[in-house]
Amino acid sequence: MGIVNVTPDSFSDAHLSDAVEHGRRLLDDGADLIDVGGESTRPGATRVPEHEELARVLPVVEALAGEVVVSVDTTRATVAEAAVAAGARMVNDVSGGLADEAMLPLVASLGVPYVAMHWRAHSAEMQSRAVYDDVVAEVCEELTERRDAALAVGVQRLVLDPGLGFAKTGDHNWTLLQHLDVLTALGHPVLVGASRKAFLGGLLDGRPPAGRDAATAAVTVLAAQAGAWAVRVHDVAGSADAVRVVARAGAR
Ligand code: PMM
Repeated sequence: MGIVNVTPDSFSDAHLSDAVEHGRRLLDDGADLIDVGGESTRPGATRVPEHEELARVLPVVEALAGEVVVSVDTTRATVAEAAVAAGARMVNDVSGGLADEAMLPLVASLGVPYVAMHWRAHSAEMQSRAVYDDVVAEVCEELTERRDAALAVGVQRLVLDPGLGFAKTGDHNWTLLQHLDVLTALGHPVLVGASRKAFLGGLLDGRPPAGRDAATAAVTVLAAQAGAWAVRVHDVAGSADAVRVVARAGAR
């Protein structure tokens, strides 16, 4: 899954054509789907108004949807609905339905696959919620609750995601990566989003995000070996190669 973040820090002035071109490049690099989002979820980030999120996301979804499977990265049911109307074929909700109670019933009515990520709070306060006795058990329990809530209202196709970096310290992320098999054992496809995240920078002596792609590809190897369904990455080429190596080596 290639990432297209239509945010001012990714594309200066959020230039539409740049974002669409970027999506096409990721497709050429081997992406099977493109995740389009308009709201930064970085720790400490403040929320983007709904009209602004719609204005960022919809034209890019529309432009790419004819060429590739597009998912929309949003916690808002209104944005998910408009994006699916514009051609998106999957909803990626970092809140697993917790941020907007209309989300799960909407996804059920649309009949599209749904990524439920482990989440505890919006970006402004999530790092204060990074407290666990047993991070693997608690993430699995809380994701199972979201899974049950989604199934109860009729969501049919579910992907689960441990939510690396969301209400988690670096150590929590590493522990979750070590135990991805516990997550895949829940019986749903698993998505892993480690790309360029701060815990990789921490490992690499504070290296900035652009220098974290090789480490991201190494996480892709771990994810593929643990049976993950997909990885959400900025640099598709490196991770596509990593997946091919794991497949050829026969680990999966
Ligand atoms: N991470 C970010 C945004 N969306 N969606 C899913 N399913 N999983 C993630 O880990 C995830 C996500 C934040 O990363 P970015 O700001 O680099 O896009």
